Amino acid sequence: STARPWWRDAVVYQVYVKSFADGDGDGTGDLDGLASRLDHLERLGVDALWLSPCYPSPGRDGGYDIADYFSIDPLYGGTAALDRLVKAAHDRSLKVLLDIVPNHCSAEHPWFQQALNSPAGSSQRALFHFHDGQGADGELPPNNWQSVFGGSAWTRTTDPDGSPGQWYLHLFDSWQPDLNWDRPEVRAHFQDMLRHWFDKGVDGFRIDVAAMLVKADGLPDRPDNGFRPGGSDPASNQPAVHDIYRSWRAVTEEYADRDLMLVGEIWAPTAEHVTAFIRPGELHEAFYFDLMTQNWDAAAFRASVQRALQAMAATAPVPDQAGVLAWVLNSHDAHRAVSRYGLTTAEPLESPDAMARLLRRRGPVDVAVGQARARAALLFQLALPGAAFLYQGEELGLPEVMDIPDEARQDPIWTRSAGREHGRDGCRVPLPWNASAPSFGFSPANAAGKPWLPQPLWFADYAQDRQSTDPHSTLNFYRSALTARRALFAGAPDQITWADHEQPRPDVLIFTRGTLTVVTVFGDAPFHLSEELGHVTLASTTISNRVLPGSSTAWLIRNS
Ligand code: ISL
Repeated sequence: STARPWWRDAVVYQVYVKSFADGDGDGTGDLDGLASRLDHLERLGVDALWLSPCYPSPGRDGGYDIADYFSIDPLYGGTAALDRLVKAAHDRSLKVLLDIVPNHCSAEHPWFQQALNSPAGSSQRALFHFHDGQGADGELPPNNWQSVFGGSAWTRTTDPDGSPGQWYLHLFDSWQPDLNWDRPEVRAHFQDMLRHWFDKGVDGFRIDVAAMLVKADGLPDRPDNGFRPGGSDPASNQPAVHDIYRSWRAVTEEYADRDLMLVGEIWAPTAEHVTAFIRPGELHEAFYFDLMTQNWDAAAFRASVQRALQAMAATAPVPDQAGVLAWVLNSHDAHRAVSRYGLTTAEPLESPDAMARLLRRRGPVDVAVGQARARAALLFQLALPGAAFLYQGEELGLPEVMDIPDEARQDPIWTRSAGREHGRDGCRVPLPWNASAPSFGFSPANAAGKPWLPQPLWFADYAQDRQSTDPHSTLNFYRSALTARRALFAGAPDQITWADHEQPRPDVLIFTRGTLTVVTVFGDAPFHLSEELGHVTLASTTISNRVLPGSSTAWLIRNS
């Protein structure tokens, strides 16, 4: 029948635009800066770029607080700069995905401003979740929901006469009011948005907090007062949320010749909740974050992958009709893998909150160990069936920046937790391009502005120019890995098989996919690769005499 769509095996590179490259010298990354660095991405060997939001926004949550869904913020170069970027990317066969944030908008969005200025019960307020408070004077929030960023998920408004008014719901910061997806105007607005950007040549969208748009009728209290994204949580994974994505899938199919793609950011308690979003007729891809939340541990990695593949098999009896999982080890919301895997004192991971596991772990980091493991993890990730997402800077082996001065921090998690949580700024520091240039080449040499987050001096060691010419750099390892994935896994079956007979050690994982065998050593003791496993085609480290060192991965291919 038809050719296999590109997104089934895609490697997608996440660009956090304000930290990637600054074209105009104001200290904030922008789309012309990104366009000027497409050589780097083409040579890296990715298939597509996903741009974190660059729409007009007060920027209180890095642009995940959108004031206008139909244009590009002048800060990033305006809509004309996006047109230039899409053209330049397509000229290099790179697809471009935008971010869509449908759960909430900015408090500065005209809809919310109109709602604030309209009476209780008005059609303007119906686009959001405005409710009277509890208690004699409505002084208590309508229910016990907590914001993902901390504190109550409700903020009380003030009426025009100065008296306290209704409350509105915000699952994130108070500047991010949740939209009411029961309203047809809301549904129409986002379908219009999809078509607007598809008509401009955009190839797809990453959908922010895709599981949370629909809330349970009556907004019932959470049983334990905590935030537990899950099947039983009244604010996430409600069955009716799937209707929205069926309708969005239908929009993509209006563009029959385009191969458009939708990937959902799905936080869910089980793998089955995740794969439910990629049933036939729903999304093309869903992020599988479970693997990202695991320690560097063989049993944990294997169990996580097994949960995903079993759920896939149950969801998609005819695999080609369903979507694929998107494997991810880094993002703008998580401590960088180098630092997670390089923790020298393992902190306990019993927290039920996935975000806490990704963000709140701190301790001494052995960067060399973390880098070796992150390279090994990349090969493991790239060998799995489905799509793979990378986050800018991981190809440079960047660790998390832990020493940002408090006064420079911008993340609302930092503010809302009153400084108890460092938040996510440490993975968002502007990239180092040139070891010896001011701002490490992030901004032009004569730039007026300083990088919006301060860069540490040690960023020089990670600069793109230095790594590009060093055959042993993390960057050149990433280039080799992506080239090899494209060459070796094209046409490989979507099933993997654990080679348990080859696996004499609990700290070693071996699986096969077609004629390829993937060996990952999690522990420190070296592992001997038997001749039966095949020829080594790629390894995350140097191998001599078929001995794979600890914390490394090798791909082998059998003669057949
Ligand atoms: O629910 C979570 C884990 O328990 C959170 O990780 C949550 O789903 C996640 O933070 C959602 O992130 C996305 O939406 C946020 C934004 O701040 C993030 O940057 C974005 O990736 C609000 O729009």
